[in-house]
Amino acid sequence: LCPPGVLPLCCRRPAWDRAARPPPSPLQPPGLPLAPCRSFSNNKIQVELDESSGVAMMKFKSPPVNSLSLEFLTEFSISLEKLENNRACRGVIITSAVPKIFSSGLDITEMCGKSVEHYTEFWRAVQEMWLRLYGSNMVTVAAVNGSSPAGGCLISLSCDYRIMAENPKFSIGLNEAQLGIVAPFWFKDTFVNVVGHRIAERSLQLGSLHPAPEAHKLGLVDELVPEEKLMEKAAAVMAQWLALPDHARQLTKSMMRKAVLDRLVAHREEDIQNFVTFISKESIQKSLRMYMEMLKKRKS
Ligand code: CO8
Repeated sequence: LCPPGVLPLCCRRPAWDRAARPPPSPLQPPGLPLAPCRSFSNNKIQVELDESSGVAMMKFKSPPVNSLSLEFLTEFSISLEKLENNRACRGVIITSAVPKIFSSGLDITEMCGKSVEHYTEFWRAVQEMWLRLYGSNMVTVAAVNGSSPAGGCLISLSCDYRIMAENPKFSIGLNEAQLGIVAPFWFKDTFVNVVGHRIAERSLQLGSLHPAPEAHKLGLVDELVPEEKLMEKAAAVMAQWLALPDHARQLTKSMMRKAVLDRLVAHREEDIQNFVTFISKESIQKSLRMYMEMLKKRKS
């Protein structure tokens, strides 16, 4: 059973258990190898844990655009779970190994022309990813080094802190409305918790993708830095957050996020049903096909 105040999905390693660990050693300067280092690499995500600082680096490496396929989402959730269960890990920096793209969001091909069973499995994996990330006990910092639409934006929004490369060609936002689909309530809740109701409402209705400087003005990202300074800044922010005792920070995080997490946990099956019914509609399938065609045309 989870103790009171501890996030629902992360009770494998309770807050008080982690608080007893020694304070973090400062992060090494950028460019130097982190040691001692444990790494595990799957097909689509590479993870390196620096046990001396307690910080893991998670890099998306699924070209061309780090789209969130079922396989990607499964790897992501498993990687997060491994880190969460590792007593040596206290924080994770999430970034991309694919130039110019953080993540293109949910893999649209997973939502087109597939069976009800597939949609069910896929949506459960999307939920699982968000529950683990938003409910993580670890400090989570997104180093957004490329475009980050829809599901990519959700990943950033679910972190504790977002730093973006200050390239105006990189954009971020929940653009679902542009695809003729609707961001689920927990995408919306996560967005509202970061930028507030008014900005979220306008941005969601218009399906806006905000260039990095605008995203910063709206509070969608916390900081902009030159691309070459991004990892250095992420490491500095992480060190700042890890300077606090884990238990106080974790309980505070839980207090801020628990209601939103609980809402999905309580309505998980209903949410899957809604998704499957919605995505199976011929009109929605047509919108998604047209959007994919538009992407291909834009390319040629
Ligand atoms: N899914 C699948 N394939 C994709 C996706 C994606 N999300 N994004 C891009 N691709 C494909 C392209 O079709 C293209 O394929 P191909 O090489 O076969 O032609 C390839 O990836 C490369 O794409 P681009 O040439 O467009 O690459 P660029 O570097 O020029 O641009 C971008 C990269 C900016 C990421 C651009 O591809 C883009 O804007 N993609 C669309 C992003 C998007 O709108 N994602 C929304 C996904 S929906 C979602 O995440 C939440 C859904 C919530 C569910 C609601 C329930 C009802």
